[in-house]
Amino acid sequence: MGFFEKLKQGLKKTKEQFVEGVNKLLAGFGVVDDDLLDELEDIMIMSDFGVETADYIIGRLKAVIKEKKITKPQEVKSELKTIIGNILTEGAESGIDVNDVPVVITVIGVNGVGKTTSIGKLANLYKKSGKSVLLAAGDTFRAAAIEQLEVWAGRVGVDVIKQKEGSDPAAVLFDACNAAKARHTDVLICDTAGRLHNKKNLMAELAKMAKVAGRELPDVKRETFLVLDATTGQNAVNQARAFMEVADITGIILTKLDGSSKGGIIVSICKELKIPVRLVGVGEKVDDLEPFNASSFADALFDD
Ligand SMILES: Nc1nc2c(ncn2[C@@H]2O[C@H](COP(=O)(O)OP(=O)(O)OP(=O)(O)O)[C@@H](O)[C@H]2O)c(=O)[nH]1
Ligand SMILES: [Mg+2]
Repeated sequence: MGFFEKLKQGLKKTKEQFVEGVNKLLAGFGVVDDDLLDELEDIMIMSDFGVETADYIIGRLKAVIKEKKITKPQEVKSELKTIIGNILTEGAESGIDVNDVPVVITVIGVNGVGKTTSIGKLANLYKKSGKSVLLAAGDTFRAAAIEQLEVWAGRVGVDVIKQKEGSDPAAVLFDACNAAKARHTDVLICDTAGRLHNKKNLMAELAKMAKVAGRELPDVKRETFLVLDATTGQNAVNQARAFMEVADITGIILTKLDGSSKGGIIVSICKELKIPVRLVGVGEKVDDLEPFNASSFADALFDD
């Protein structure tokens, strides 16, 4: 399956909820009026666009409808697609450039959002393009977390640098940085434990890890990717706001789009957080992670 088909498949539930809702709505109206726009806003809010973003889109839509003197409901759809596409592209640099190496990527996010899985998929993406990859088992909170990362590493064919359960994540990263240096590794990806119940500790821990990477690999680009689970809808935006207080997030990985009808969340993320979405997860398998591309995304969402 090609990239576009996979994305379309991954967006199936969101399309059912949002685009089919829009189609039904537009078919039920003879002219474009305020009632239609009110109902359209409701559909967007139900699809997790968020109140602020839905409101903004309706405002833009009203201006376009007036400017182009649009009266036919069917014409509203392509304008809506353009506005959503523009919001998605307005965000800073999105996607990832697999050739932009060396790089150290720290992956953060709350429990169960898909950090470890995304690390496995991301390692695969780099490896497929000929880059050498090393993983750091920075989630030392549970032994099972280290094992899970090793399973992914085995699947993809890359090495893991680890210490025992309960050790200091910064010490694991220190070892991993030095291994990466010695081996001339292109990409080092570090897992972390998903905890945000103690903000102060987490902030200190992430700061320590950033310091270690900065000191051991001073000339290497550093990224911090926040993983958000699309099935949690607007809650993902709240998680992002909380993490933005503890780390310099350079990109978002939005997972589980395939299991969610709440794909509208991505529009909310682009509009409200101004952090680029780098990758989207569309399934549990190793190939189910796609670099995010705004126009393909808008096309896949609206494609019938
Ligand atoms: N359907 C689907 N499932 C996903 C996706 N990404 C991750 N998952 C599933 O989500 C579950 C949790 O993934 P993990 O990678 O263990 O999440 P984590 O953030 O590392 O979790 P902790 O280590 O407990 O903090 C697993 O069952 C994954 O298979 C995705 O894009 N689509
Ligand atoms: Mg994990």
